[in-house]
Amino acid sequence: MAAGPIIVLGAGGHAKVVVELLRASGRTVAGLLDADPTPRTVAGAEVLGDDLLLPRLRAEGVADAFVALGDNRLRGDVARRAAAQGFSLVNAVSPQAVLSPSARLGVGIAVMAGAVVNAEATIGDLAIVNTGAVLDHDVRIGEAAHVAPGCALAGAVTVGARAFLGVGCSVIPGVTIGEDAVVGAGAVVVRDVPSGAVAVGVPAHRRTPRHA
Ligand code: JB2
Repeated sequence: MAAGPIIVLGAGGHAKVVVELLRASGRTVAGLLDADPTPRTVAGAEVLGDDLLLPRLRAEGVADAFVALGDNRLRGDVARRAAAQGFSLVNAVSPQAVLSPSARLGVGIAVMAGAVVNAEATIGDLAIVNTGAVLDHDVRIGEAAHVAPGCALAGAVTVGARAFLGVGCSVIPGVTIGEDAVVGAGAVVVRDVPSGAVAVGVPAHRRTPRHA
């Protein structure tokens, strides 16, 4: 039986990429829901309204959803609401990504073109592995984390839930990046980053909060 249409939540930059990925994988996009319900098209898909339309769409037989919101915490919250309303969270994986057969994938994940996911890596639910990111063997990406374009994570790196790794960062083998941590663009991470910390630079160091 052919897979049914997917409702995409979000209509910004991330949704634009996701709609193209889903179509490249042969899926049909039913439309988009956005906090701004102004009728418009994004990547050729129509914005149908806001999230209040979910129950009606479910009643009409739309069963699959993808939450295309780049904000890590919001993505998790909206995904939980959609799942509670009976939607299955599908994956958006580019046919141009390279995934090891031994990689373990959660649900609701996005893996963009050019990403490489090596042996026994794990990608948690709702995570984003963005364009050209490399996850070497045994890397673990936590729920709703985001590895931005061009990041390189060496073997057995662990990334906590909702952590954000900025564009082009590198992480040496075995390092743990805590939940809700942020790694700045281009940083080279050579030691663990605690939960909630911000690490920047080469080699990466914790940015000390500025006080007024
Ligand atoms: O609760 C919500 C909600 N809150 C904000 N539900 C739904 N369905 N939509 C919501 N939004 C909408 O998310 C906003 O109205 C807005 O249209 C959209 C966010 O769009 P934006 O382009 O600002 O960000 P994004 O999340 O699509 O993309 C970010 O993350 C990506 C991973 C950007 O930083 C991108 O550059 C990045 N590639």
